[in-house]
Amino acid sequence: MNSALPASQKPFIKALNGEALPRPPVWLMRQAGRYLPEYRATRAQAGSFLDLCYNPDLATEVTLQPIRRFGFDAAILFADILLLPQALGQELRFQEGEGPLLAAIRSEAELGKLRPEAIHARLEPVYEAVARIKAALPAETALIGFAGAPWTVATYMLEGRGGNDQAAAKMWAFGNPAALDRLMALLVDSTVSYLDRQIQAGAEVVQLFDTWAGVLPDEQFQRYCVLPVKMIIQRLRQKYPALPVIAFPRGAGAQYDGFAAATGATALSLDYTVPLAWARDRLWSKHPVQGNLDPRLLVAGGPQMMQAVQRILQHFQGRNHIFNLGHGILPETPPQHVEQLLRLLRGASMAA
Ligand code: 1CP
Repeated sequence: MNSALPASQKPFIKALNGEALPRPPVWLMRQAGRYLPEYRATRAQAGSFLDLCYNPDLATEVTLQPIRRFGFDAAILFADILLLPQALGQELRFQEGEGPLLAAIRSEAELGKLRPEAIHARLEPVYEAVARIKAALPAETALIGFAGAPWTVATYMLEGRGGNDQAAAKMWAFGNPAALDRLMALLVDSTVSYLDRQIQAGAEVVQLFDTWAGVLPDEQFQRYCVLPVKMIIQRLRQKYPALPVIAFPRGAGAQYDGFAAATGATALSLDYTVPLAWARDRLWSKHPVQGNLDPRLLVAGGPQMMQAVQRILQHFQGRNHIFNLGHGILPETPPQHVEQLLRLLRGASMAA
């Protein structure tokens, strides 16, 4: 057993609470994954990606791998945003080299087949993994639980796969908004319940990934991105008033402004297109921010990467900035570049 610090004394959570720290805490989105040889070995042992997600021992192992290797300030549960639609009864598989494939929902009538009451039976191994990870983490490392935000999860449920224009979900938004509201309400309920169980099992922070927040016009952005995230946070806070929540409305552009106030998110995760000076003046002045190195720069390495890291540090000198990427780490990232990044960050003083 470890002797974990109270959450409020862990550097990552201190930053989320607005405290000044000598250096920015750091973790990387998708920090467990294919760029690590030890991940590839464990995944091969599991058989498939989904077998890995539902095996509490192996999911714990891959969550801990980047912590052992790099000593990040936070671990993120190894799972996927698409486990929830699968637990609701939608067929899901991961095609090698193609990513996720779901049996797309084509009509409002098919929404009736989703079974919110059944999710925990399927997701139990995920909660078991959370408990095991929590017990095994170093004392000062925080544990992040997560879910997809309803809009992003809905884009996969309706399209059946990843893509670039989210056409199916947008056709629902523009053609039958009441039906999409119905799906949103169902996803809000099941996401609250899913995250509640992650928190009960030991997650100290939750992050909501809204990967496709950037594809909607203003009116639909308010209805399908802001409102569902606000409802999830409100309902979780009724039970956990001090719960830190990080929102990642990727690609939201100017919509990042006001997003934390409108949803109640504690902190915003910035994608790599968000301009640093604007983020400092409009966002970070009010809420902690996390981000936002372009993951492709971490692949490139060298002086360009080092300068980009320095620029980020210079903009957020002072307090409550969490260093991260502006999207998930890429499989072709050399692990040595992560080591270089960490040497730079750990040598960095945040004093002005
Ligand atoms: O081993 C493999 O081949 C699978 C690659 C992989 C991994 C490592 C997938 C497939 N998912 C994951 C894990 C994962 N996914 C985590 C775990 C923890 C960590 O960060 O270390 C998290 C938080 C996610 C979240 C996720 N899954 C998102 C949101 C964040 C983002 O990157 O935008 C999305 C959109 C997914 C769907 C998904 N799962 C996997 C893939 C390749 C995709 C993207 C599909 C697409 O749109 O093309």
